[in-house]
Amino acid sequence: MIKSPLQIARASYQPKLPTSLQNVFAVNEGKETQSVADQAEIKKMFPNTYGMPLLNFYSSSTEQNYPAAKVGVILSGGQAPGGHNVIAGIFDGLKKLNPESKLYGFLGGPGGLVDGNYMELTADIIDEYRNTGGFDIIGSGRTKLEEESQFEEGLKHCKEIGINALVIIGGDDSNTNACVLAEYYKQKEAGVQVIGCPKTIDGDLKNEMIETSFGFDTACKVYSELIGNIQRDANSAKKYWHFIKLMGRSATHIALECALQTQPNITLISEEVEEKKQTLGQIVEYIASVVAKRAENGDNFGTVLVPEGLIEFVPEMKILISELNDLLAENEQYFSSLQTEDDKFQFVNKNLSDHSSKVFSSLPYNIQIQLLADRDPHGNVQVSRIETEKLLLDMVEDLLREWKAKGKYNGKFSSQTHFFGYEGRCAAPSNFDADYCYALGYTAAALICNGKTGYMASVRNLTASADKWIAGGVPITMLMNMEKRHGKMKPVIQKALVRLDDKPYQEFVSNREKWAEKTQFVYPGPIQYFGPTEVCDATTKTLVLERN
Ligand code: FBP
Repeated sequence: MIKSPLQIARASYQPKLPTSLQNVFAVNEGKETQSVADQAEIKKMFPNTYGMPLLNFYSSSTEQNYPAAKVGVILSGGQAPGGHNVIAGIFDGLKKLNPESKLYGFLGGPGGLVDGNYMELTADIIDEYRNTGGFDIIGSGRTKLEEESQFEEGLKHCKEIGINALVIIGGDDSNTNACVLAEYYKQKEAGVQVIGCPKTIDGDLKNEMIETSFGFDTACKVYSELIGNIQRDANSAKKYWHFIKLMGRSATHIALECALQTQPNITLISEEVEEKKQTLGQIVEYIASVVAKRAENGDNFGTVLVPEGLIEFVPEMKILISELNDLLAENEQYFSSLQTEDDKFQFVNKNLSDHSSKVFSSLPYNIQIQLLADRDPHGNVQVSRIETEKLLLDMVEDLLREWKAKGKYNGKFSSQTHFFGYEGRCAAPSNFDADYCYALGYTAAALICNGKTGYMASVRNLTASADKWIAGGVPITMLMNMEKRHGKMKPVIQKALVRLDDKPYQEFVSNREKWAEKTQFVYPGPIQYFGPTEVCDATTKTLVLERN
């Protein structure tokens, strides 16, 4: 691999570890735990892994002998900066506890376990990837591990290689599946432990015990740099409104964090739209009114942040999308046999409820096509492929034209659209993500060597310096509740949406009007890997506001 000068310099960065993991350590077991809700049902479904205690590692003076382990690691779902450091942390942790231990990577995501595609990860390979972005060391994939036949195939391959533990690095769904797998192998006494690691740029896998998912920090910093650059351009030329869609499949954490970092004129918060039951028309009117207000001051430019998941939070669109998801799932074969767009529109319009059919017909042609595109493996519409920013822009333009004709608006409106998502998912991890990921991987190795299964690696107290971080394990069952999926109640890890009573949102709301009318842009600049700690080691505003 040819490396840039920055990559060469960055390769020698030694991620920081909590003091408790730096030398000899032992594990402290807390009290029994409960799931966040639906305790009786979850307990019944996970009789072998329910109620396990919280774990914390602490420095100890008593050396322990750990048997050699053979561990398989899987990267699951969308890329997130720092994944390579999780793997480096697992590797270093395993080797520290027993130099005879070995690490294997299953290739291309969970499918690699089922199909038996793997490679041994040796020191030379690991060294090539330290502190780099991407998941390319072993690749990732979105195969869902949920069928017993997959668990059995996976077990067969583990037995062939001699693997006694798996680490699944993924988001809420992948960790839910890790928990089901852990329970299955434990109940069978299969001799394979399963540990999860919290990953997703979306930032929606978090709770009391998991303060943030890795990758969120770096991705938000990359997007904020880009938004800042655009804002500086906008404030220089003073001629464009920029509509910027930001990734985040469901929750608005990314857009909210970027708003706190860059102070754009408008940021839409999906969770607020849902709470206030705002229609598409009302959202458009809000944007247009800010455009008009700024035009009165001669400011015919600005920025609008649009969260990727917005479309599914607008009540009328939510109903439409849910009807479409069901319709397409129930008629998969027939629908894919339809040759023309017209045939598809006719079929859909005939089978939707009257109201949804009207909503569907009112949408621009491109959006209709995007709403009918392939679903993801969970049967959901792929919001990253829906051009919500363009939809809103077109509607705002129409409304401003109407207002102009009525003499209600007299500005100039020129615009540009952007979508930031893939630009940030494989960026070189910030110091925070490099350290956090390495500590998570090291913690996963420590949990394995202590014989644990059904736990997620947890590193807490993240707003303190890394030496004060608390490393341990949280039983995955503790994070679960029952939710309806595909018409059936299932045990799942609760997805963390933006909470309207929480500080990050409150901070945004207290500034929203000011940022809308005036130009108070902030230009954060690029992530810094070398330099003063207050520049290089700072984490997200979201984490700081939530924790302090
Ligand atoms: P994960 O939840 O798997 O981490 O992925 C999140 C995400 O990056 C979303 O923000 C985005 O909607 C989606 O992945 C895009 O998926 P794909 O990579 O399949 O296009």
